[in-house]
Amino acid sequence: MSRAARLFDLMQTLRRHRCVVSGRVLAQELGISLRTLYRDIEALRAVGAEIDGEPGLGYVLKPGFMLPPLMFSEEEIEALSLGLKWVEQRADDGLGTAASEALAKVAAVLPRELRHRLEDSTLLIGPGWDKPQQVDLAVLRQAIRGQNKLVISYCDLKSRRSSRLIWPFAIGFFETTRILVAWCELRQGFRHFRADRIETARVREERYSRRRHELLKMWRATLLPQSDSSGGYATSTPTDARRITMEQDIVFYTNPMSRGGIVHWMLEEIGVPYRKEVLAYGAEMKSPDYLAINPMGKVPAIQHGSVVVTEAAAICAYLADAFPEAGLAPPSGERGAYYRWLFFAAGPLETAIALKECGVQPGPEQQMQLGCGAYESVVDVLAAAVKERPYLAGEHFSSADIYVGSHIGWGMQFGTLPKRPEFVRYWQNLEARPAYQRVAEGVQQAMAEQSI
Ligand SMILES: N[C@@H](CCC(=O)N[C@@H](CS)C(=O)NCC(=O)O)C(=O)O
Repeated sequence: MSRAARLFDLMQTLRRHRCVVSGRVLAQELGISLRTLYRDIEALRAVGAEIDGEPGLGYVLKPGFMLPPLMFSEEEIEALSLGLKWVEQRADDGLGTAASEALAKVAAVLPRELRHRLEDSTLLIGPGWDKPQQVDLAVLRQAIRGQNKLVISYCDLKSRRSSRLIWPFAIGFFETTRILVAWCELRQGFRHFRADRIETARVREERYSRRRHELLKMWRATLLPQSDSSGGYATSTPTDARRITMEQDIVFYTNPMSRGGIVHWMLEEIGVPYRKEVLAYGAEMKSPDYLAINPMGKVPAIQHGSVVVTEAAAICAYLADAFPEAGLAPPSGERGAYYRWLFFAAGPLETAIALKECGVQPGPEQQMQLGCGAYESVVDVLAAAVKERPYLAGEHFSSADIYVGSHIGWGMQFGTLPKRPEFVRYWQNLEARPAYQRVAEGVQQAMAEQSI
């Protein structure tokens, strides 16, 4: 019996015995000496077989361990040799080393007559890819294996640089390029990145929320026929199926001590699930990752599926439209007052307060040029708008009340607006809302934690 056949039989015998079996029993079953058995066990361990035990104690194959049959045909040997040599030369250094080690392990257990087929293979790998990338493919493989998010800086064919937060799940090995396939958080779509154009890559600890094989399946089903591996940053039309599974997610970028509170209130009123990303002032808000969401490097911002919205007033208006069932916008033909006060607060009110806080007192001519005119007029107009009416845009509470009301509430709290009876009455009605109370509690908690 050849050595390969003997090793194969030993594996099969070990598989059959689920508990520890003595060396003597194994040797008897296989018709070999104990010495040969010990040698064969070492040979199997050398190629990675996980066999526990030692002479005198007995042996057991670790549960779940499967070693493929160790007898290869000549054709299989050539296929193995060609494939592993290709990986040695055409993959990253880590995979290349692994391929040559695997080749050595296979050679170690092959009978001599087959071993020379492996060593003298006449199938050669021609010149091709010369590993030009700045980022080691091993880093990309690591992120794929761990299902970790990856932050990359990418330079496309037109030399435009961008920073992306992606969910990498596959690498395509083409003759002269390597393509990383990933889900891009910013674009909410599958994207293909040429590995040699990825300038930096950082694996995040955070894991992505879908399983790798799910993404691969979706990508295969919807995108492969249209994919473009030469374009460097190709895109494909999302399918309805993907919209349903991916585009429901809302990511809310905020800081508890910011205008993010307005959007937080809005989200709580709507009552849809969302994921909150709290960003610290300073470096975190100005990081390339976040600047890709809001180039101003300010909060709040939201990402709703493929849509990114910044500016608190715009986010309120957007969410009211995106979730009509929440009833936070008047019917489309009745939105005069609604738009008017949203824009009034985002423009003239914000500016008038900001100028006053900065100690700027525009003279009569400057007031004519400034969109906000005089601070006093802005305050008068706003007070008249909320006088004796609970809501700004008709009979019902709307996102305009959330936005304008927040300005009034804060303005009175921080002294940037006077505590006029109109403001006080209007705000009392709004701040009693459970959704606002939930947000206010969160802010208080965050402030308390900061002061510890
Ligand atoms: N116009 C923006 C203003 C956003 C804004 O100024 N946010 C402040 C917090 S309230 C911010 O993020 N500041 C950080 C910074 O500028 O670095 C809006 O209404 O959303």
